[in-house]
Amino acid sequence: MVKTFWTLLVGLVLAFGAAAENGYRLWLRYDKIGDAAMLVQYQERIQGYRFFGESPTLQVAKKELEMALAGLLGNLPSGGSNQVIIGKKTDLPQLSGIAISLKTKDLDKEGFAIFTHQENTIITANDDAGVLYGVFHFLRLLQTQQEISNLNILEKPKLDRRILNHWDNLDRTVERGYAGFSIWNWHTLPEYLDPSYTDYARANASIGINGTVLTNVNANALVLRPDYLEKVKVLADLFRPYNIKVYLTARFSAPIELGGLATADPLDPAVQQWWKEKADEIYRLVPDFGGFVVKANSEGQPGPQVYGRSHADGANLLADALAPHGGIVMWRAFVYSAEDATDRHKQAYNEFVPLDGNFRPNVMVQVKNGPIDFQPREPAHPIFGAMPKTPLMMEFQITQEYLGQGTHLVYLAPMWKEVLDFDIDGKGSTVASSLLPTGQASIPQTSSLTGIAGVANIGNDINWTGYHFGQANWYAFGRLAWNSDLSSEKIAEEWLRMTFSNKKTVVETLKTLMLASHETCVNYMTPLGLHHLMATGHHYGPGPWIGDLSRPEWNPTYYHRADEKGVGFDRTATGSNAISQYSPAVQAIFSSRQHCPEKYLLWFHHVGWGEKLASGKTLWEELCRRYYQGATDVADMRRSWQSLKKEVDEQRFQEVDMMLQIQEKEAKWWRDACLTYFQTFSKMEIPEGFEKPAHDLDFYKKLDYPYAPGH
Ligand code: GCW
Repeated sequence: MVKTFWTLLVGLVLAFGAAAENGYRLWLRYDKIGDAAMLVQYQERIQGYRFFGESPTLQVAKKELEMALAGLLGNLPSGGSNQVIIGKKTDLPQLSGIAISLKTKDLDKEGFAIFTHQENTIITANDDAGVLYGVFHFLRLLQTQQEISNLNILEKPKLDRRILNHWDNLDRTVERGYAGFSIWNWHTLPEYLDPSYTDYARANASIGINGTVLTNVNANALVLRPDYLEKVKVLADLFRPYNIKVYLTARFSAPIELGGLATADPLDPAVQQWWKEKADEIYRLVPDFGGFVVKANSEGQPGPQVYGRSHADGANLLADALAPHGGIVMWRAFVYSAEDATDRHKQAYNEFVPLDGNFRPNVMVQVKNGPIDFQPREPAHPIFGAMPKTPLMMEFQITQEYLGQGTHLVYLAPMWKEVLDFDIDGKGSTVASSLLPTGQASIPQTSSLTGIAGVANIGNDINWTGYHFGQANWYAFGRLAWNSDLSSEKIAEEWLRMTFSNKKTVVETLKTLMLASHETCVNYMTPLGLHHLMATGHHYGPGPWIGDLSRPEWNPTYYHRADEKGVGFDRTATGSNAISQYSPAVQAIFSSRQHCPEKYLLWFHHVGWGEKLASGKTLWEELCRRYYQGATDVADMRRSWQSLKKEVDEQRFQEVDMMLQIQEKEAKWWRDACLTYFQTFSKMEIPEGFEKPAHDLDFYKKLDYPYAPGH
């Protein structure tokens, strides 16, 4: 049997103890269960296992189960009477067929049932994919040390397409990637299959991710060239058993660049023919190819508007080429134009909402969670709920472009939940529900076009995400994509138990730390609804003073609008009126100075420095309080982490501690740079009791990070 790097690594770890605690194993750590009573209970329950069925998917499920049980239980069980019985329901005929049919009735293609049946544990599903997900779920129960003697679990995903978007370039640089280079080594493909490709697939399957877009939305047409498609094919072959489909980004001008045509006009028959032939070629190699993601007429990318055509014309061109093969188009709504003086907040809505109903049935419009650009906090994008005839797909950013990148511990589930749970009509219809067919009155309920995308934070660093805690965001994205009703707390707890320890002190301390970390980051970067204060290019540190870039909406000064009177972007009727894009109920809340939640205050209102906020403090005082709170909380995070020194392996303990040291330093940098800058407008002192900024504004302005990663 060919051993993957992974199994070798497990072997090494088992042989030499926890020597290689470098994070490579992610949350799929199968070390022997430390709690003796628990171990006995599991050994009693799992005296053997039987797989029914031989498909490639069941084979990988079996391999995973065997590896996991051997590790968790100390050795692979065999022969006892209490069995784990695994297979598709049609392959388990000797068991009570009726009971199983009942259980699996509504599970569709990817759901699974796990239940206790006469001392046996049955893991079953309608399809192979469900069985695979069931196995991973069962392993998660063991890894997190749950009771398994009386199981009755039915699970199925809410959204059909749960996809990672890699912003990976063919030269292996990664746009906004902070964990080294791309994991796709295009140069050595198709022959050389790095073992990490398999481990990537395992990790994704374990959390239900079923699609991967291999390439950057700032696309390179080369990936559609025959030699690159051969490389894509082998990755698709490798991922298929894990129920992962491959998708690519399509550069709109590819017919010119690759096909030698004079135009890429979507209404030109030669262009249409070119895409049709290209799609046919792809499907000959990858019969289950998922489809294309397209960024068009945005930030310099080519698109249909070059030819006076609409986004719908462009999307439909590709949709028609893919339709005969069952492929889809995910057309991004992230557009804003340098020529358009309208508030950037409004531009995507203005362009896309009028096109509702004009897209082919196999097109989804992929919308970022908020209207600007993955800021530490944004209100929900007003497009959600506003295009009832078009399947909308959520786009989150897992990579922390604007949240401290690869060095700040920021657990993103609470931020994503805030948007998913946002009430878009004041009647309880949430953003999450607007992604479902039931939330879109005019779409057939049977439509399988539901989905969610996350911009990956994965690179070729040994621990995958550059920072151990970055793994939690990959994990949380998958879990929320599967079920957005899961709480941030539950997801954090699962991840911690699998990744660090089942010990109560570790779980509780780190859960508290993780759950507060997003608010902490917002406080030291962009409190009270401030946004886009980041420096130019790399978006790493603070640059609120920047105001001289050629495009107005690239400048932080465009967003905060600080002046002698106050700070904040008036988006009410007296300002840009972006608020009008929300439902009347939401408008009523956001437009009112009293009712607008303080977390969005300066997003929607220009507020005077001396105005009183709910706390009774003036805006200036409250701004200072939040910035200082953020920095203090990071210092506390580090202290909490250090309290666990004895509970965490040396390597990961040190690595996280060093990262927290960076975050502590940088939280102060953010605080001091922003406050010394805003002070030039407020002309008010930092309130008594707060340490004074270490340097003057000039010092912060001169800091320069030409090689910050992820440009
Ligand atoms: O967040 C911004 C990034 C760009 C990115 C763009 C997009 C891929 O700064 O790097 O380009 O959004 O989402 O298209």
